[in-house]
Amino acid sequence: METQGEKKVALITGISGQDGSYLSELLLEKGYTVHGIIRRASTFNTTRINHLYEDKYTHQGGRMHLHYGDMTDSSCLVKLISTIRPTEIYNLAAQSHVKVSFDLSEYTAEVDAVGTLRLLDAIRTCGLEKNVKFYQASTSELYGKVAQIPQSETTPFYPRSPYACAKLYAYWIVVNYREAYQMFACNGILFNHESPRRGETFVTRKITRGVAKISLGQAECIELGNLDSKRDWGHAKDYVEAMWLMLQQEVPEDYVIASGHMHSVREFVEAAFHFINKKIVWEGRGVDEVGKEEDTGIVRVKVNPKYFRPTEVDLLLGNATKAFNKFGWAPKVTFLELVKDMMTADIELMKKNPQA
Ligand code: NDP
Ligand code: GDR
Repeated sequence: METQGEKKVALITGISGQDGSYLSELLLEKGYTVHGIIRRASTFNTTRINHLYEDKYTHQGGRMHLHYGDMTDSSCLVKLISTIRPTEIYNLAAQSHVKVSFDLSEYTAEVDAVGTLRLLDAIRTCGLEKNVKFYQASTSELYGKVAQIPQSETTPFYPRSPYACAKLYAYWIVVNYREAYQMFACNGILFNHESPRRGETFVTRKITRGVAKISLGQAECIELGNLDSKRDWGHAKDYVEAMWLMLQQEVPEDYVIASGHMHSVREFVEAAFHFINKKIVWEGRGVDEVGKEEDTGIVRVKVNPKYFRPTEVDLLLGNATKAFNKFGWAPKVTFLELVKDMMTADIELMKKNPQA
């Protein structure tokens, strides 16, 4: 594989998202020049990465560059790849919210499915298919209605949302371009990973923000959807390392990245309240279920059906043995450490800015 001399140049789509920010930090630490694609927005959308590029003299010697672009715009992708000439591309950009994908189904397909195709074709248009390593942000949502537990690279897919269907297309087009054009392209099938930088509408962050506000007297109660669904939650910082490791192997392959532990949404709620020394007891069933503070009886959690999904993924549990055997990846942060990290950060945030 040809590189730009010995230079390592990464292009990250979705750099302003949770994973994009941690991956940028990791690659800058490893000496890469990092280019990221951001979207034009009416408000600032780079808060997660400002610390990495705002002052180029004090941060990373000016090795971080941002460019406007969009996964729905092929010509901008071709232009960026032809000028940046990256050695590695990480495709993290997506309409990544499962529930929202039921409302924005066509847009989700445009960005998550066709967007991936556009990016792969842009690499070929620039004649770089033999020079670029490509990472695709695939997802445990592909397993959907699970046929087997735990899920590994050989478990059949059964997507349960427009998001998962779009990501299924992206998964297979990556496999196809690898086989058809001998591209170094990998799917990372990542299970849920969270952090203090997680988007505010995903369930873990919604819980830690809500419980932080309750602990400071800024809110009474959190409204949630399905408390029974179970997920395999890890820390985003651990998971971006696996993305990088996949691209450092001799042969491009697809890998499951997961913690190997599963918890329900209800258990996440209990752990968050435990962090502020409160015990939650549950009463009622289904839409009538509430979570009350044991000592005061105050209702702290209510179920609101507006957060239910037309089709739900009931449980996900990953088996990351292949990643461990091939390149020694294993998660470092446990479930309770993750809850603690997110709770600590959100309490700090709400103390400084109660409107956050
Ligand atoms: P986020 O939602 O935090 O970030 C998504 C990023 O994609 C943002 O930078 C967003 O930009 C950008 N984006 C959205 N639409 C477009 C578009 N049309 N053109 C260009 N950029 C766009 O997601 P995460 O960081 O959590 O996840 C990263 C990737 O990994 C996603 O593809 C997600 O589907 C996938 N994934 C995530 C998992 C998780 O648990 N976090 C698990 C498995 C897969 P903006 O900031 O402007 O909105
Ligand atoms: P998920 O994450 O759909 O797994 O997708 P999310 O945190 O949105 O939901 C997890 C589970 O919690 C249940 N839930 C709620 N979810 C949200 N968002 N809000 C609520 O109020 C609520 N109450 C209960 C959901 O029904 C679901 O079962 C995430 C995204 O990052 C995807 O991009 C990624 O591919 C997958 O993880 C792996």
